[in-house]
Amino acid sequence: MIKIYGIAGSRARRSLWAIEEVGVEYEHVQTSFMDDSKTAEYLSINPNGRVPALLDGDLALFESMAINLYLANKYGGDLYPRTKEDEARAIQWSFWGITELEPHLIQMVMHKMFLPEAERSPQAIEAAEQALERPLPVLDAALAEHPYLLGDSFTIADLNVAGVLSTALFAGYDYSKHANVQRWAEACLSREAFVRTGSL
Ligand SMILES: N[C@@H](CCC(=O)N[C@@H](CS)C(=O)NCC(=O)O)C(=O)O
Repeated sequence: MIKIYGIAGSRARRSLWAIEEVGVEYEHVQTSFMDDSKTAEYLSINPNGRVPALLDGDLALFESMAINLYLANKYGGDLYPRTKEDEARAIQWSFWGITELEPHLIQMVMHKMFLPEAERSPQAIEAAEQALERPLPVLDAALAEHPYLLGDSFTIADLNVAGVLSTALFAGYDYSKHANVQRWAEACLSREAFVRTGSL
């Protein structure tokens, strides 16, 4: 049976969302990003010592975006784009999510919640908020023409980018001035499969 390693309070949530969305049977191996992810057994699955990871038969995969694209492609039906062009767009948006959005959101979360009090910096939070003003208008414009990134229906492109953006909720960051982003994120993050991951 497929195994997903990680805890919902980590980047593993987006891979739990993907597997809940595709609806295949799986085992959720609760694996914290502290000690659990540094054992010899876990490092044989993900030598980076980070979560998430996936095991499917002989395949051990790390990187949340790769895991999600694999799950959608192999098991996801219409969640995976039907044309090569849309497949390329889904890969583009997935890379974009973790390169253009995620670093700023993580900076915000670190300085609001995780760093020791003495190391937290309001300037770093402000800098992250300012930096997000470059990618968020790009996302907003892409969502002006269609309800979802690739057109009229929800696909893995939406799941991957909304999964990254969901860190903003955790960080208490309000992106509602980007009206299309707000509307789209509400539609994505109210899906039953995502909501279920909140209690995994
Ligand atoms: N690019 C990786 C990042 C994974 C990652 O950094 N996960 C964090 C938890 S949110 C982790 O495992 N941190 C533990 C560590 O860095 O030792 C992915 O998207 O899967």
